[in-house]
Amino acid sequence: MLENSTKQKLREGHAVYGTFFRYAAPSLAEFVAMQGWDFLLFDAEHGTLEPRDMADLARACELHEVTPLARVTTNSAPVILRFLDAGAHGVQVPWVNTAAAAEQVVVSSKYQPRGSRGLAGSRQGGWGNTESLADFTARANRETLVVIHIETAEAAAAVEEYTSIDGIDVLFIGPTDLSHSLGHPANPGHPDVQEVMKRVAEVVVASDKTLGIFAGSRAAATDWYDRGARYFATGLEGLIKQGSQAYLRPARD
Ligand code: 3PY
Ligand code: MG
Repeated sequence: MLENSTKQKLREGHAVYGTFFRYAAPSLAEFVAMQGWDFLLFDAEHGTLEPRDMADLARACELHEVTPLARVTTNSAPVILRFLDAGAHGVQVPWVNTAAAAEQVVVSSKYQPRGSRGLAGSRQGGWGNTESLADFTARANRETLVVIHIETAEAAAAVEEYTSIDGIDVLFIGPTDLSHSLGHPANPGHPDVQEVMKRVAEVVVASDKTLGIFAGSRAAATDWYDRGARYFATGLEGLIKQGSQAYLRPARD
């Protein structure tokens, strides 16, 4: 049953925390889901996940009331449809650079009357076993989380327009791609990049959208919490690296 606890926590004003996860390994996803995350963000953009992987990854999360989300490869209606139908409770779409593209994400993710997502019985809707397909369309429109990346200079310039698009829940700063787009690859600390992120953050926080960001460390997450972000994604590899180094360094030094 599609019930999106992450979206509910955001509605109530709470911060939510998740980690990107790139592996077609449901048991590992289940283990990670047991660590207290609000959501796992299955990454088909910088990972190799396919819609066929999504169902078992979603099941692993649903066992532990953790929200399965999909970062899709690209802003394409059939791609978004297949990840949602297989069981993602929301989509995070990279490289959305214009208001028209952002509108298209919502149209692809929602059923009528807001959108034109393709309609059929699917795993996400319990294949029609738990409620009618008509009831499911209304539930899906309520529960599906829509997250849009702001990670290029063009997208940052369009942020005001994005904040007025009905159906977008989270505007998510991608610091790495943004740094690249602004001519300072992999240097999000550069003052030019910081300036753009500051402006984007201020516009989003003043709107009714949630500010999201990639935060690779607790310090970054705390800093961005203070700046109004409430949706935080980190990376599984970074967590493993930090844990491994904390274990090994004292032994090796
Ligand atoms: C980026 O930083 O570019 C992202 O996509 C988020 O990690
Ligand atoms: Mg990116």
